[in-house]
Amino acid sequence: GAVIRLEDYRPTDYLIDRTELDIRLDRHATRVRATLHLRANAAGRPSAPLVLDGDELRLISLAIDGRPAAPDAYEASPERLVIHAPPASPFTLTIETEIDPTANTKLMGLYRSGSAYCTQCEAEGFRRITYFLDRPDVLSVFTTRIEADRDEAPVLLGNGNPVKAGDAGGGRHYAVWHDPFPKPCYLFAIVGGRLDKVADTFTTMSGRRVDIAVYVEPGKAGDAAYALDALKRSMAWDERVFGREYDLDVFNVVAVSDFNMGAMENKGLNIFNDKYVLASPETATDTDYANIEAIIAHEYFHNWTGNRITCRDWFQLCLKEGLTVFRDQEFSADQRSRAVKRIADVRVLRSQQFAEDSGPLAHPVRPRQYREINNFYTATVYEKGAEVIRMLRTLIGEEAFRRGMDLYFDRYDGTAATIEQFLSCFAEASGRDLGHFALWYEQAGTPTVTARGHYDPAAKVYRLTLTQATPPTPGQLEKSPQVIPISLGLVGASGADIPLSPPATEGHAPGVFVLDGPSATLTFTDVPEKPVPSLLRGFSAPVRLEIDLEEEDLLVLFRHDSDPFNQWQSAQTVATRAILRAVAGDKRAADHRMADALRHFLAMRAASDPAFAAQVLALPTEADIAREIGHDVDPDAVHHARRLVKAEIGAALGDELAELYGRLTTREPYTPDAAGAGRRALRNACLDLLAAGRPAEGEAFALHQFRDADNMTDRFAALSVLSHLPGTARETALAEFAERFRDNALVLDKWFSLQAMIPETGTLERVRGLMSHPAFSMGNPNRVRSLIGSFAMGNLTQFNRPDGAGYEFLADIVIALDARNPQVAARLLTAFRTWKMLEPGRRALAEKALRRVAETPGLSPDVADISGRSLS
Ligand code: DPP
Ligand code: ZN
Repeated sequence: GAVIRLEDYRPTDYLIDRTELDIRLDRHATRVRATLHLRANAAGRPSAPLVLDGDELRLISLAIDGRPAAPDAYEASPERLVIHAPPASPFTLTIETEIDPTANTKLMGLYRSGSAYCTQCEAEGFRRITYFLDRPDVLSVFTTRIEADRDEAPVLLGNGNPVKAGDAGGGRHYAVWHDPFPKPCYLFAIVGGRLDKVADTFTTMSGRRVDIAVYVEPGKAGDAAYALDALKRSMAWDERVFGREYDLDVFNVVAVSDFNMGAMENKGLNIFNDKYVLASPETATDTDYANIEAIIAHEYFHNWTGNRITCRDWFQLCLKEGLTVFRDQEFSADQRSRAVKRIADVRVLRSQQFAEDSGPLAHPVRPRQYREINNFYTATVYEKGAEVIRMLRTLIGEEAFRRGMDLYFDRYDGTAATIEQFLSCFAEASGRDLGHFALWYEQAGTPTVTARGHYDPAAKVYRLTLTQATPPTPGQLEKSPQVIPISLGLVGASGADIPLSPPATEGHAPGVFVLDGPSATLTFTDVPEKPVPSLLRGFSAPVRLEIDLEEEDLLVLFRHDSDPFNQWQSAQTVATRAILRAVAGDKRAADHRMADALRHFLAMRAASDPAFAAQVLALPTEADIAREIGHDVDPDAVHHARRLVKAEIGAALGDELAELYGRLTTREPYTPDAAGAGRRALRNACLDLLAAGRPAEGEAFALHQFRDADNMTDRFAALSVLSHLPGTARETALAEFAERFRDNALVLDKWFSLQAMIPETGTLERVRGLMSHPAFSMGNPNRVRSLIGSFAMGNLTQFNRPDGAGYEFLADIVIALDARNPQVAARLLTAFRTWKMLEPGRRALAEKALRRVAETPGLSPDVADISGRSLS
């Protein structure tokens, strides 16, 4: 594909005010008749030819203003329909195309999932249904008639409100849907099939009654209740927190089993990967429930941030995604523990976005160029995009932030907007110049903030010198200082915060200091004792922090910091240092002070805050440690070091862990609420650590829990512990699990994933073997991600085998899958995003495998783009 650049944006030459679609569903020959009501755009070029986008389309007929188009009036190819000289006044185009949904293995456009018909149009899938101006700044009012065989597809759903339905003769029926809100075609959707539903109503803040429903495959309605409940809570939350009311008479969610993404926010008709809808205590973990809640909220929140206000062009993707992630994070924080949610979000940010940002695929939150937009649905656009919104709120304060949001909704409703327009609302609401802040959208790479403190006891002055630097990234070798909000406190020996003088950078909330140059020194007066600085509280900016704190100081923060994020962070830092010492060859890396601090912490906090305690007990991952080392990484050394430290801590705390494990064992029936989830998380974290320190005891506990559990959270946690203990218990448990859940594809995905992540040399062979398991299919994205994706992204030692076999395996899979589903293939290939930080032997082997992919003839633009950038 050619490079598309932000600076080349120009307004569309034509507008499509209304779009009427008549879609006659058929497994192999679906007919689509589109009537487009067009007119010239005053901002476009006058009398330009009309160029409509297509993708693998077959034109059946074409009429201009109701009359068949003369053969020399147009030119049609699968990728394009050009009308050489369109009529001057408003005119209509009636386009008939024929498409084969069964042959659509890319899962973009109209396709079949199981026995249902469904669509996925973001980013550029609508052009696989009919010729159109497939760009987000062309907003059209859609009316859609869907016709299908009544037996095959008794349920017919579209965007907007249902208008009409009836018999179409010959065993067929139809439904007409009308969406009064102008929208870009990427938000178009239809569904047809035999589906069950759970339904309810929601009364909005102005008293309108909305029919809401979740549709699932027949027989699965019982597993959709939680999603429906999460939807109602999301609707109420957006009214309460952002003043946003739902705007149609109906809101439908449909779960399908074959889906490239997590879910899609089509207007009034969200389509979901069933993994993020279906849940029962026996089949879903607490994490699954939390994900369902978050993604239901995310897609619902898009109704205002994405749909009512959409993006001018795909460079502005973060306008809707970063903002909507921020909104769903806040929703989940309100539903559960705010501190634990923040920790979980930062873990994701670091493991996904920091990894991306430090390698060859690094790009700005708002990229300036792309070859394939599908490859920019990234952790940077989503997760870092959300962090930028969070920093904005920290910098201007909650009230100005809310006023800015109101202004944005008010001013840009019904338009396709840009980041500049978004930021202008907050500049106006806060009276601040956000010009420098906007650099967060333009500059890639993770800044490192270095902090050095000095206390002068005679003057009672504490000076904190902060400096920032951002490493070069592809295409951006020179970096400028960013505006970094640093929330901080000074902790005294008693553990209490010392009052700050000054309390903040002028004009900011208490405790918020702003570093906006290469370096700055903060001078605090009236500091009665040498403090321990607690910096970046709540992770106030997406940066790496380097600070020369002693172990003792970190443990002070772990015990006393009033900021729970930094309590957790200081424990992580202590653990990280211990693992790094072990990587360097220290055989007793975890010193006793750490075990003592954890023992004390568990005694104080395990009962009152189990979810938080579980986060504290979870050591940094191998990938975290690898990133910390940063270059010439030997994954085996990282693995062994982490295992050593985990075993030492598990052994040192063995009695406490076993006791706590027993105390947290209950016979109360499972409910997926945050309190129960927190207790289970802590109990399972105890089991995991115990099994590392005392494998025989851990195995016995785990096997018992595995068989005894009444819910998937506990059963799977036990299986996960067993998966790290080679031997017959593990193999027996794996076999029992497969037998028990043999009819549940989503549960078997967990089973695939767990086995793919076993850190042992036999795993690659195991994965190859599982590819022939009857439940596995290369055609289903969830299966591929569970087995192959977990191996490549979640198994540091085995994907990075020193013989390169992991790389060659992934290359083979990506090449094979590319012919079928380029989007999923390209995503798998991003497992190589950190290859440049490996030691030279592995680096050479990874590069060889990447080159083999890049040199394969006939690659999709998706895979060609990722392989090309990864090698650059
Ligand atoms: N469906 C994806 C999301 O909601 C893309 N819009 O993030
Ligand atoms: Zn989204």
